[in-house]
Amino acid sequence: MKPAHEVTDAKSWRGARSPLDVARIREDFPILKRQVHGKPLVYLDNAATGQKPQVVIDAVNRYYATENSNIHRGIHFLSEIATADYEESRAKVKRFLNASDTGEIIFVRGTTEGINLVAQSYGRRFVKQGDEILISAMEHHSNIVPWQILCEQVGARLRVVPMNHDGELLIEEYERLLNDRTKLVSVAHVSNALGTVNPVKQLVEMAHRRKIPVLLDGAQAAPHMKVDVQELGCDFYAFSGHKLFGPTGIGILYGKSKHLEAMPPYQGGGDMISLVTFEKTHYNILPYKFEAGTPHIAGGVGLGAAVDYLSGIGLEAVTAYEKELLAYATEALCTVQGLRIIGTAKEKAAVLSFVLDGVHPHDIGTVLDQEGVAIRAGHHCAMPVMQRFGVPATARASFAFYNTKEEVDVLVRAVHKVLKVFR
Ligand code: 7TS
Repeated sequence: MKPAHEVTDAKSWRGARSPLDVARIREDFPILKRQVHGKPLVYLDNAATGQKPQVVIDAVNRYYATENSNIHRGIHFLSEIATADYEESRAKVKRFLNASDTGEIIFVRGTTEGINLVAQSYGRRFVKQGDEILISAMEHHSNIVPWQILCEQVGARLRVVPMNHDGELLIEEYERLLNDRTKLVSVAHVSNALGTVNPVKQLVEMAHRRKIPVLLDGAQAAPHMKVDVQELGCDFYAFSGHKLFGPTGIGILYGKSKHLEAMPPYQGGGDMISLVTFEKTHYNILPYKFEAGTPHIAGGVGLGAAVDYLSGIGLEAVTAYEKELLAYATEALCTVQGLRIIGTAKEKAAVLSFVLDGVHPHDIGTVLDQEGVAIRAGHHCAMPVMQRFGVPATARASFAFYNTKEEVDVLVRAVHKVLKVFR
């Protein structure tokens, strides 16, 4: 019996080389064949979560059907192959991010847990009263609230880099805000509400000139563009498996070993120790020091399959295709009377947020749903972004490499239908 990760490497994506053979790729995603309200599903809520290719579903199934056991502890056969599979996935993620060591790849529940880990471990050790944490005006709540909790705990101050009306960070303001009290910068690589791709390499370089470490929230970037943590130079990078076409409940925190070595554990329990007595506990080596308890093993295996799948398609091809799709959708939506796009940065990823004069975004979402079109309407867990643009919410279409121009046409027709219903 082959281990799940080997099986997941197989065939499905082969033949889908750049330029993308989208019709072929769509065959890999069983959910894309289903109907919603009697209409073909048009799934444009990829920023919330990505759909799963059959290879990921198979990897998870196969793990439970043929390998299920606990890892890092059993000496029996199943435990050994499950451990090998889980650790192979870690090695795949290491290559995916071009990290220099597997010890720098920590399995977490998702981006949210990755950021909380850094806030509570790095933050509580190194951030003191009067220090500052610098984030940006376009952060998801999960890159705001953990820092507020930390600031409250240690008496530090949260500062925010503002953005312009296109949704681009003001670099001069960033430079001005970096100072001797800044102990950490934490910014989104790509904004989930606006689609802005931030110039993160430049932001890292500017912070490093002052020896300030940088965390990048890669939740919306890793599924859409090549991420090379060594090239970016960032100190931490977090992303979620479920947005990268893998299972829910699994994600990655990359951290430079020099930081992870200096940080205390985030949680205590099994697996993160090397020796326990009632007097003193010695912690395990990296990355296990940060992985207390039985992890989401099937999720890790599934994430390995997702990374293989996405790498097999090729992130350069994905980025280029999604850029084309975004341009097509932007142009088409701009023809709708009274429609305003929120987030018009020069560098954007596959997110299109918009508002319609006189129609609440939730009503847009409801009418679109009846047409089989899944989008998200609301504040997108980025309330300060809504406040900045003076809107209570937006409708948001977000794309993946399996979406098509024909689906964009369905979206645009459905938006016209909204106008008919509400005007
Ligand atoms: N950071 C960004 C930029 C995000 O877009 C999200 C989730 C998170 C962090 C949190 O990720 P999680 O997997 O830990 O929940 N964003 C969205 C969204 O835009 N719609 O639903 C979830």
